Amino acid sequence: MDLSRYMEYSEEVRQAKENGQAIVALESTIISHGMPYPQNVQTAREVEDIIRDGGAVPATIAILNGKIKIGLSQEELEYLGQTGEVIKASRRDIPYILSSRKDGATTVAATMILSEIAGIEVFVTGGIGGVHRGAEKTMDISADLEELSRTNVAVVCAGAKSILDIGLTLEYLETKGVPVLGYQTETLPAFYTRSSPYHVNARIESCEELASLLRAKWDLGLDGGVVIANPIQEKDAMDEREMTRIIESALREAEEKNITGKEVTPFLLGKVKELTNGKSLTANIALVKNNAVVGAALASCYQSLKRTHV
Ligand code: PSU
Ligand code: MN
Repeated sequence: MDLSRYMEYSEEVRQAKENGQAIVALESTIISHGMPYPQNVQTAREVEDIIRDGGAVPATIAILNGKIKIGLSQEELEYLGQTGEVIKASRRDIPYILSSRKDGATTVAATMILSEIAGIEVFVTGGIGGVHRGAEKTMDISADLEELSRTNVAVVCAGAKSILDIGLTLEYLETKGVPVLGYQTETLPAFYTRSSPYHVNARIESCEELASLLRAKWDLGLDGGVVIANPIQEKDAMDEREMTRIIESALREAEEKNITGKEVTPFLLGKVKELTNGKSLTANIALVKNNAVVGAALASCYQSLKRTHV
């Protein structure tokens, strides 16, 4: 089906597609709901530049005025970061935002969907959503996990945050057949820290190896995404015990205030930032940039495989 009436590509991304260049998708909820202004917009710009320096073209994805945007201008990034009114958009929200011509900042799930439509296989973010602690009662499981089970996009992230139940998140991904790969690591990184007690499915050393794994998966029709977990650099990592204490206190407050649904993740992120005096934000920015380096390299490797492989 021709979806062109829903879509708008930036000139940079349009040319990249035409020339068969490597492209890396970026989400926008991290801009509107994941970080405060102005660090959000500045980080978004810097991450785009890291991807360009790595030889790929960045495509930040959002819905603006009812149009799916693949690649945003400086003004559009600024708008997303400043206005408080953009809707956090996951899979279920896309149709309404399009039909009502509203603005939506796409989560990991929604960005995967739109990347696949745009023909982009590699997507860089900070952290994916997962199974929340206490999910056996609340049933709070991010739509990101379901999306990973069905949409063919590789997601480079810094693992799962310990605001989530990391063990249950991995169980869910295993059930759904989603490979969880450690980039030069054996344990799943816990976002602010380099490791966790949980093992990844496989340790992968290089982007070439990752690209051929993706190729094999999708050649065989094994639909769905892949989690590529890239640990935060040691110099940017936070103290594990301090983070555990802070996350527990943020979780308690969320429960006391009865925060539910899509507000849970933004609330916890904001609280953690407050309780660490902004240190978690600094770490968050550093790890996204670190992921952009890997994402650009992976997109380039995957693109060369595509060129040589029919
Ligand atoms: N984790 C972060 N920063 C974020 C998010 C997660 O460290 O900004 C965002 C991502 O867009 C992710 C979404 O897809 O939160 C998950 O939200 P939920 O748990 O409501 O599915
Ligand atoms: Mn949720």
